[in-house]
Amino acid sequence: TARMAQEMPYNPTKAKEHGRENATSPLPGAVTPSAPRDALASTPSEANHTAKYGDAAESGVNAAGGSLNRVRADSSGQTLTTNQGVTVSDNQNSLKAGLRGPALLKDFILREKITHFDHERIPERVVHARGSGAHGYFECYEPLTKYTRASIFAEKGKITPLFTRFSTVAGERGSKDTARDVRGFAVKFYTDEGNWDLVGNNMPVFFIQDAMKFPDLVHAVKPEPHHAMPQAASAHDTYWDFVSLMPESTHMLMWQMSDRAIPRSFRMMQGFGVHTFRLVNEAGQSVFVKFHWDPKLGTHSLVWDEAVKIGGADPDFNRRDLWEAIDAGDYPEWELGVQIFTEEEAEKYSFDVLDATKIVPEELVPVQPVGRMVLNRNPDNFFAETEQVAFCAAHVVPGIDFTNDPLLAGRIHSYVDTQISRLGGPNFHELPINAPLAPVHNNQRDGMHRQAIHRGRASYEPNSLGGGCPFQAGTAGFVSFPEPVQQDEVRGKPEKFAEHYNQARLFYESQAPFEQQHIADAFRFELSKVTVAAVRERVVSMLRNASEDLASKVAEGLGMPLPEAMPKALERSPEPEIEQSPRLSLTARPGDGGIRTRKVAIMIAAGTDGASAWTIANALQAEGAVVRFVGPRIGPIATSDGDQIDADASLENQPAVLFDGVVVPDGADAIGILVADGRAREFIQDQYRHCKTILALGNAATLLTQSGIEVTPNSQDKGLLISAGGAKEATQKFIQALAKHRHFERETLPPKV
Ligand code: HDE
Repeated sequence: TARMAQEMPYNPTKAKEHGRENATSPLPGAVTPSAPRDALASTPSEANHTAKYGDAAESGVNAAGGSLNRVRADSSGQTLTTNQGVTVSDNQNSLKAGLRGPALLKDFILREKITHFDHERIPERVVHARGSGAHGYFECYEPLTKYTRASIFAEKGKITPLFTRFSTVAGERGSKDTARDVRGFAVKFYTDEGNWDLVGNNMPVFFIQDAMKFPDLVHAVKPEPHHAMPQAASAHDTYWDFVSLMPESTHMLMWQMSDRAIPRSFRMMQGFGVHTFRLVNEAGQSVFVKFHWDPKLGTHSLVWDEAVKIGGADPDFNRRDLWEAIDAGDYPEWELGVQIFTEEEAEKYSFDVLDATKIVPEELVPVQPVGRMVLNRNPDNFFAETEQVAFCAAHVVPGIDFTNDPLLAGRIHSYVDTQISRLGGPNFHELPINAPLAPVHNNQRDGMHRQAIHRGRASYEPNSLGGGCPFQAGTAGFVSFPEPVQQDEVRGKPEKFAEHYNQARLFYESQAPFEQQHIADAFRFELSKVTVAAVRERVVSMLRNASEDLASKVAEGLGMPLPEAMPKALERSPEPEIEQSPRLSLTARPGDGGIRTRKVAIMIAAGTDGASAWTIANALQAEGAVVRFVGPRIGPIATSDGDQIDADASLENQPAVLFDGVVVPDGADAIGILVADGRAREFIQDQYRHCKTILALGNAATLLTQSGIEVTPNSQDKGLLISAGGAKEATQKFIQALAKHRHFERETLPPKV
């Protein structure tokens, strides 16, 4: 009988995650309250205030799950009703006068159904429209009370539930995941002292220094307004026109043109708070802080040709990857690190820590780990959770405060404002995904879509009719750090903000050679799409100030002479502290060395040696890899030993770019079929071109040579494995090579195959 490779790691706690482990049939209407409700609770948020915060999350259970149980609806075993709970007898036919007669206006069932449908869409986010989210928790390693009174960092082992959303920036909601773009990395911590949103990106700097320029930046990168093209791409005239007139963007452009802009997985990218924030302790003392998220799986990226092809083969590539990993119980994990420094230390740096186009190099201030985030539950409903979640840079809690970064100032305003139009009014904080676990009591009332039913007469303060409640918390509440200010009102920038190139150079110089090449390739690609030559020139003239090497590579790639360097704003730049920072390379974080969740294709055709195919499949699955048998078509495929393997993917429906590696087992007939199939050769070529691990057993080497790949016995290429021997030994080598992700030593320009 046919066997399938889908004996994937199954998550045994799945039912629990969804609060269904003891489920009996829900009542009609099916709002399933599980959190104990306080009879006097005046808001849904307050009703959430149960014993669960501070609880250790059981593995596989999200600590915030309880709060959402009260609104989970489950229709299993239920009768269809209208929104008013009236049961519906016929969901197929509208009400008509006679079988062929006109539809009747009084058909309230049809009208309710269509009316609701007509309003199903809400405006997408003006930026970061395309995203994917998951629930999880934060665990504090050690008390950080020396620096902050934030309760989330108060105790070793303290658990705080959270919801995280990853996103691209420029593309629309339905655009592809693999655009060259910054990725949003937004975390909402439901702390016991209110929600803290760390709304960051996967790059630690930003394009601009002042919020005043944000609408311009976004207008420039979005599809051009006359014809609405291109979608989810920065490779067009208006974008490069703008950034080349904004030399402060140079540093960020290095990051955006690096492989970080095409992550292999959300699970394999860093996150950053970007701005300098403040921590404030119980005594009111403050230090500066930068936040970093470091993925346990290391930092890994796609290559550009692959990203382009994935855009067609699976536009949901990153979304699917996150979903499947969590679904399979392979919970992604990040460590939260902080760089802590004082205001006095910051004064001495060659750059301004209030300038969001600058990092604080780890050589100056090391990153200390303070806790970890685990994402362990997929949303029940994409719209209700991932779409309606409203992050806000202004959501801070006691112990965390802002600095005067002028970009941050604009963000403190923007996020609440944008939700009012996106989510339709000022009560979006009451949506289940946004409601804090901490109780909410204030005198705000009414507005669109109010959920809470406020009791009592007094909705003002001071009052005596309501016993003076809700009363101020005094110093126990959020107290803004009393930063002294005495300045003239001006529109302008401090001197150090005018230095734009030192850290762009630092980034480029800190990259591995293959990473530098990819940066040059990305600039070349993007600028080759720019139609106005003067814009291309201006970008290269700007790059000369950061790196002559890069500028000349790009100029050469565009077939243009090297232009004069762009005049600098500062005659004499401040001396940078360091020339190299190895931590800025993706290679600094290789990950845990395992192959869990990595996708491997075993390419089969009629006559494949079934025994070795299974030996390899089993060995890979034992290490946690996700294995697919890829055949010329799906369905049972006869093996040489008279058995069958069920191909669960085809060369057509899952091309090479969706896999991290490929194994081609032996079998003369099978190899004959594959050699004659252009798709099989293309598969092998793409795997080769994208520097992935390839194992060919026995005869399969012919498929490689027929695909134009040189198979030399003593090749330096550690990812190209040709084995005449047994599958077992070859598999171990394959696993080691796959763990390295890519074999860039193979890469050439132009590509050989
Ligand atoms: Fe945002 N940004 N942003 N941004 N941003 C939004 O808020 C804004 C900036 C970031 O998954 C919007 O709810 C301004 C930096 C993420 O829902 C909007 C400025 C960083 C997300 C907005 C910035 C970010 C957003 C659009 C310059 C990294 C997605 C929809 C002053 C630290 C969050 C929304 C999610 C979303 C404004 C710059 C990160 C319009 C005005 C710097 C991850 O409010």
